[in-house]
Amino acid sequence: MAAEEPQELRLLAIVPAYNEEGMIGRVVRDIKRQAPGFNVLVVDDGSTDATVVEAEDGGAIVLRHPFNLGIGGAMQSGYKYALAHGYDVAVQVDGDGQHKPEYLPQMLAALHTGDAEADMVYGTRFRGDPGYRVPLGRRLGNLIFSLVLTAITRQKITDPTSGFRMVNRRGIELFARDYPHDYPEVEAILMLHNNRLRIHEVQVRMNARGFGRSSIDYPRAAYYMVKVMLALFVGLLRRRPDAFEGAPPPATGEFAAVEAKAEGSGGTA
Ligand SMILES: Nc1nc2c(ncn2[C@@H]2O[C@H](COP(=O)(O)OP(=O)(O)OP(=O)(O)O)[C@@H](O)[C@H]2O)c(=O)[nH]1
Ligand SMILES: [Mg+2]
Repeated sequence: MAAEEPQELRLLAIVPAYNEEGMIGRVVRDIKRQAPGFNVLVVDDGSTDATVVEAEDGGAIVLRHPFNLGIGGAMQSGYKYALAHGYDVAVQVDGDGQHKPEYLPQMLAALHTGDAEADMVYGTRFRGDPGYRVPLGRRLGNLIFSLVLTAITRQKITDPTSGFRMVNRRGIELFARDYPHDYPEVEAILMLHNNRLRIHEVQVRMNARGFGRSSIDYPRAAYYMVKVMLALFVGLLRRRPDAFEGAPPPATGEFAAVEAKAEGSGGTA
């Protein structure tokens, strides 16, 4: 058999969006300009404003939830789409403009090169200047999860609540099959570890949320801490296989509804 030709990777940016009008169009255009190899999929999570129209105007493929599922559900839809459409790499870029697409090439390089080879590369705010003033409560919560996950994974996890993360095909398969709901970022790191996928951090700066509403207000922050801490301890009890166990193939026709729309309307690759 002839040696395998290196193939061009299929790259997808998944942009979860819930009522992000006024920002989402800019986010889509920024990704296309700064990382032109990526197709852009906006997962509209039941928005009641002009998010869908603005995302389409920006040139994104748009997947719509008929009602709000939360960020975890939005991301899992994105990963299922990536799996069904044969993408090799998927990256989460939040629809509120906090994640800077200028880092995508660097993250992609870290996913594939030399000693940094990883299944998931994520952008951490806490290895240097975060780029904006991270609220104290958020820093503290982050520090607690950072200590717990660093102890569990035995590698430094400095920003476990960062949603700015890129996965390879193994990560796509894992997250398409199962993705945590309700503040999923921290739990997703434990899932990666439990499934023996390799994690790598790159230092990034982020933007403060411009406008729109954050999902984490003070009462919810307390719920966040308790819920995620419990989930971590339950996650620790789960079986840890010796090697990565891949996902079954996606059900055919799962994305038939969006497929017609995706053809021609989206992306660059
Ligand atoms: N708030 C919220 N965001 C959602 C939902 N579904 C998808 N998203 C998107 O998920 C992304 C992250 O949500 P944020 O509320 O910004 O969460 P965060 O970045 O951890 O919190 P902040 O630092 O306060 O912005 C944004 O792009 C949202 O538009 C949902 O049900 N609620
Ligand atoms: Mg945000």
